[in-house]
Formats: sequence, structure tokens, C-alpha cells
Amino acid sequence: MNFFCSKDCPDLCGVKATVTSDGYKFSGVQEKWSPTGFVCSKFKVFAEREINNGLTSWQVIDNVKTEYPDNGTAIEKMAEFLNEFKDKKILYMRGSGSLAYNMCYWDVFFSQFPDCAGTTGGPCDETGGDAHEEDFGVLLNPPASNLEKARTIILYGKNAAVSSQHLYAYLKDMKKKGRKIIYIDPVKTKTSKIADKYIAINPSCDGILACALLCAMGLESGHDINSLISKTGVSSADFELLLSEISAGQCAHIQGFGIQRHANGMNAYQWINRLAVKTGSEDMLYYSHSSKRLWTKQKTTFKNYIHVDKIAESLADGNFDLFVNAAANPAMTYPDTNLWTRGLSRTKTLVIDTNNTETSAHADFFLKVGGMFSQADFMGSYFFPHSYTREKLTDEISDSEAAAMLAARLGLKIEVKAEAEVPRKEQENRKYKTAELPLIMPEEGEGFKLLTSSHHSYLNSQILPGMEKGRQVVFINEKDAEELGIKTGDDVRVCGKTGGYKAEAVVTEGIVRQTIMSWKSIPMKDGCVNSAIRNKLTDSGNGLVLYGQYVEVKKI
Ligand SMILES: Nc1nc2c(c(=O)[nH]1)N[C@H]1C(S)=C(S)[C@@H](COP(=O)(O)OP(=O)(O)OC[C@H]3O[C@@H](n4cnc5c(=O)[nH]c(N)nc54)[C@H](O)[C@@H]3O)O[C@H]1N2
Ligand SMILES: Nc1nc2c(c(=O)[nH]1)N[C@H]1C(S)=C(S)[C@@H](COP(=O)(O)OP(=O)(O)OC[C@H]3O[C@@H](n4cnc5c(=O)[nH]c(N)nc54)[C@H](O)[C@@H]3O)O[C@H]1N2
Ligand SMILES: [Mo]
Repeated sequence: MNFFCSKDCPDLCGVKATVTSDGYKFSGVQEKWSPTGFVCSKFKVFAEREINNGLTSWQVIDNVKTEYPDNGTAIEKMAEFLNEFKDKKILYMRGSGSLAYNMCYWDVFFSQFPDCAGTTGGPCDETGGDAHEEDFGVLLNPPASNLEKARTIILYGKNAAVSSQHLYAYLKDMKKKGRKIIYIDPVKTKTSKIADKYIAINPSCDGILACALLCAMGLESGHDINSLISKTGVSSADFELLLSEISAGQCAHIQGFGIQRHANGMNAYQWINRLAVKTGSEDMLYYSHSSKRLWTKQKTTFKNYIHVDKIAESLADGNFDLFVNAAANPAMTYPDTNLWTRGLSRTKTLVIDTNNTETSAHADFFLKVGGMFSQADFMGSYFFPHSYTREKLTDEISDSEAAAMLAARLGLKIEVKAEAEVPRKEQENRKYKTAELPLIMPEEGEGFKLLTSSHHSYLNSQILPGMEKGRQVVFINEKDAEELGIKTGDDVRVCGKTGGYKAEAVVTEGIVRQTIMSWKSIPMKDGCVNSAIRNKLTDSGNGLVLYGQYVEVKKI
């Protein structure tokens, strides 16, 4: 059976699923740009976490937990539960558990409650999206195959070996065919292995680098090139290399997702966009496009909206009677974990998920769904041009089935449509339109800039029990560690304005100075990284500053 993985991953793996005597067997399918089909290392984690994992729906009433192993009963009880909140104040949010189209039926369902608020902004790709919309009017990637025309490919913090393993395989192939790869990142990640040249850069400085390159080519003026270069921490030899590679033309620019999660993230994309446009590489400029861009959206309007940086605060202030959380784990993945804990403790909570999470630990009602394996759906890749459709694979209840069953009980309207019935959307082309562009400098502060990164073995907070072991670490530059008397293996405490976490130090030369990095969204030895990160919007106003906030590092 044809299947695909709808996780929050730019690749969109096509998968062949076979039913076997003891479960399912999965294998990758070929792509035009990737002759060797493979499923990434995380896929088996998803299957184990989600397919018949023994978890059922449950409800807590007066501190007593009742399980509902039968789906019919679970839906009936959930309808009763929701009926109590019919005219009350509800806050609904949906996360990135599955990025396929049919998850929208939860939006369709909850938007029909008269006093239900939705959310705006988000923690993922919003800042970069805003930059592309502003510059080009659209959020669109050129075909991946344009990379074949490139002589040089520059990756700006795109840790493809981890976050986009199929692109990584493609880049390896490109390299074999003679393309030069330059990788720019404050952290010497796994992707630096395929780079002909790894360039270390200070965090939040990619826009400054792009501006300096434009000035050096005489395509921009009014900035002091030397002071810009020195801010970035890029050596003059590396700067000259970039200059000559870009000036020679046929240079592709691939913008990673990390650079947007800084206070000046939108500005950084806009400067790289400008660099690509002004040096004739617009058709080789890559960031991302929406996984649902090919289809028209189902119309949903909520009574009002809470912006992404205010969700936890609204719950902690007691502004809502019910919090509905579908396919997200904000108690782990959103900033200010301590505020989230207060908000979730104060507000009745409904969680719709495939598994237990730090957020469901606070739930009053938990609906267990079968996740992507039980959901007939369709979706486009958010990096590549392709899209896929799939049938339901397992017989567990899916999100759209649950939403439709609940709607029928509560007298609401939901009509789940097959892909063929959803009107397609016309794609527009990029048209560069930004005239003047200010340059936004990195924020100054005391202490270390905290980066938090994806790990190849898990996706966001979706881990199996025990997977956090060995990954509760913080990487620190050897010279900084020496000054603080920290050695590899020492326990350290990382403290931000809102709290902190405990992790084991890894002393390395593979991270720039005054910067530390921990793996994102896993339980640390104590607390989690997002305890140390406060709610703060990027310069786009729609994304969160998840990287580059200043923290204190102490040996304990
Ligand atoms: N294995 C795995 N894959 C994943 C995920 C996962 O959790 N695990 N997450 C998925 C999700 S949700 C998303 S949104 C995507 C993208 O997921 P991301 O993890 O955002 O992917 P990248 O585009 O590789 O961007 C991260 C890189 O940016 C670097 N970086 C940070 N700040 C800067 C900076 O200022 N300048 C430069 N040049 N680099 C910087 C980091 O050091 C890191 O190497 O991938 C998805 N893929
Ligand atoms: N410090 C820091 N914080 C970050 C990031 C970072 O780099 N650093 N990355 C940010 C990014 S890019 C993102 S996208 C967010 C992700 O944050 P979230 O959207 O919270 O993502 P997950 O942790 O994957 O949680 C998704 C939940 O959905 C469940 N799920 C999976 N499939 C399905 C399904 O089909 N149906 C339902 N109902 N549930 C399902 C999973 O079990 C999981 O509990 O985190 C952000 N937070
Ligand atoms: Mo994401």
C-alpha cells in the first residue's frame, strides 16, 4: 500500500507499507531527485510510538482516572465533556504532530463553538515565511533539480544530515558530481562532513554577512564592511572565499530554519534573499513552502485569536475555561515551561494525541488517536515539489474520523473531503519587490547565547521512553569552558530569565565562543531547555525567538 510520512519534516518520504503476520513492514520509495528510496532513521520510532501502542483514551473526574478502551465510548464521553463547555470560553491550538491536510478538521470542528479562540503565529517557520512573503509576495521553493545547475551550494545553518536526510543524500550526490558545498553554522554539525568548506559564524549574523558580501561586490552601500565582517566572526579568508564563489555565479543558497529563530531572523532571510536576487541566483534560492500550498483551505473563523507568545500567559491568567490541545506538546516545545505548567494546572485541558506527553500529564480528558498510520490524507513536501496521497493503514481511530463522529453527536457540521474534491490552488511566481532594507544587528546581552537543535534520532518531542539518556548535554566552546573551570562530564546549570535546566557539559572546539547548544524538546537532567527561554517574538512579529536568548552557565 502507498503510504507517506506526514511528520514536521521537509522531506515528505514516500513509503511502501506491507502488512505482515506480526505487524507492518515499511520501505522507502524512489524520487526523481533521489534514486535510492529510504525511510529515515526516525520512522521506526514513529511506528513504535503510535501503532497499537496499548494506550487508550481516558478522563479524570474528581482525581479518578477512567479509561475508555472502546472508541465509541471514548467519543460519547468526549461529546459529553465538550457539551459542558459549549457556551464557555475555549482556547484551541493545534501543533505540528502531522502536517497533512486532514488535520484541519479539528479547526473546522472547534471553530463552530461560539466562544472558542484560535491561535496566531507559531514556533516553526513563520518568521522565514514572512520574510519571503515580504520580499517575493509568495512563499515558494524553486524545483530541487535547479541545484544541478549550481557550481557552488551554500547552506546557511541547514543541518540537512539531521533535519532533512533526503536532501542530504541528494547533496552527497551533487558533491560527487563536482558541486562545491559551503556550510555556515555556529555549530560544526554532522552536515559539516559533506562540506568542502565549513564556516563558523556567530549566531544571528547571517544577514550581516550577506549585507557585507553585497557591499563588497558594490551592490549595496552605506555600511562599514570591516566592522560587519568582524561582527560575524567569519575569518577574512572565509569571507574572500564566499565573495569569489558568489561573484563567479551559479551559486545556490539554501536557508536553514535555524536562522529565523533569532530576534533579527526575518531580517537575516531578507538579506540572503537580496544577495541571491542581486547576484542572479533567485532560481537557486531555497527556504521552504507550505505543505498545504497546493489545495484551498477549509474556511474557519474563530471568535478571536491569541498570539503565540501569549498562549501560556492567557491560560495562567485563567482567561479560559477549557484548553484544547491537538497534536502539540507545548509543555515541552514552547517557551517558558514553568508558565505553561501554571497555565495547564489552572485550566481544564483536553489533549488529542497519539501518545502520553508532558502536556497530557495535565489533561482532564485524553483522546487517543491512531495518528498518521490511521489517517487517510494528502500533503506536499515543504522543501521539494512533490506531494502524496495515502489511504488509512491501521484500524485505529483517526483525527478526522473522531472530529466527524463528535460533530455528528454535537450537531456541528463537518464534511471530510477526499483529495480529488478539494479544489487545487494556482501557484504564483516570485517577484522581488523590496526596495530599501535596514540591517538589524544581533541583540547585545550578558552571558551565553543559547541554541537548541534537532537531533537525528528523534523529531521534536516525539521520543520513546529512555531516548533522552545520553542526550541531556550542553555543548560549550573549549576556551569558554576553561574560563569557567568546566570539563566534559561536569553537570552544569543553564539559567535564563524564566528558569533553567541541568545538563552534562560537552567541551568542544565545534561551537563558536559565548554560545552553547543543547538538543531541543527532551527532558533534561532537571527541567528542559524551554524553561530557560522566555516568550519573545522575532522581528516578523509572528515567530518565536527560540535561539540566541542570553543565559548564564554555572558548574554545579
Ligand atoms: N531529526 C530531526 N529532524 C527534524 C526535526 C527534528 O526534531 N529532528 N525537526 C523538524 C522540524 S520541526 C523542522 S521545522 C525542520 C527544520 O528543523 P531545524 O532543526 O530548524 O533545521 P535546520 O534548517 O537544519 O536548522 C538548524 C541549524 O541551524 C543552526 N543555526 C542556529 N542559529 C544559527 C544562525 O544564527 N546562523 C546559522 N547559519 N545557523 C544557525 C543550528 O546550529 C542548526 O544546525 O526539520 C525537521 N526535521
Ligand atoms: N527550544 C526550542 N523549542 C522548539 C524548537 C527548537 O528548535 N528549539 N523547535 C520548534 C519547532 S520547529 C516546532 S515545529 C515545534 C514543535 O512542537 P509541537 O508541535 O509541540 O511538536 P511535537 O513535540 O512533535 O508534538 C506533536 C505531538 O503530536 C502528536 N502527534 C503525532 N502525530 C499525530 C497525529 O497524527 N494526530 C494527533 N492528534 N497527534 C499527533 C505527538 O505524539 C506529539 O505529542 O517546537 C518548537 N520548539
Ligand atoms: Mo518545525
